[in-house]
Amino acid sequence: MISYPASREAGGLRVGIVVSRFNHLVSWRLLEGCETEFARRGAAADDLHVAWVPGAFEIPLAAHALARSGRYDAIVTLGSVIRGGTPHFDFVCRGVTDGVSRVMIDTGVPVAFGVLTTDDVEQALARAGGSEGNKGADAALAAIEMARLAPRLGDPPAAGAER
Ligand code: INI
Repeated sequence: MISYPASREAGGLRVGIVVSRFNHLVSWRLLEGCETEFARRGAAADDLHVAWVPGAFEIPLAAHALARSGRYDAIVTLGSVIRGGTPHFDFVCRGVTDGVSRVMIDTGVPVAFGVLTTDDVEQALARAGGSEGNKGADAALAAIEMARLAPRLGDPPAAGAER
């Protein structure tokens, strides 16, 4: 079996980060987790460019513009959609999930999905640096791994390459 090499080393990567201002306390914590993970993996602070948008529904448009700019090896999307009493939750969730996957497929630029979809704010905070970890950090890791892997998938893996 021959594997494509996997890497979680972020040195030199340029990353666009789109963050929703809605539920901003959760967003700030996700962003903090994300930036800390990139720094821990060797990314330079000046290579991380953050775009704030009003809500999760606006994330795909900003992610699309950043991905198409050609300036970034990967995009990270962060935010939280918290269930209320109306179907609005479902529409925003569908918009952001479908939109973000479309950006990734249409542009070929990896887009990590760090948008929480939870029943209440407690569940969101638990996943933004609380008892369930920080999904912003997880999204940073996914972005790094995909930014390293995606450019190599056009060529066959080299036999004897590192794993
Ligand atoms: N946007 C969010 O990011 N999270 C939410 O929980 C949320 N709720 O619950 O309504 C939300 N709504 C705003 C939406 O994303 C758009 O910004 C708005 O509809 C304007 O286009």
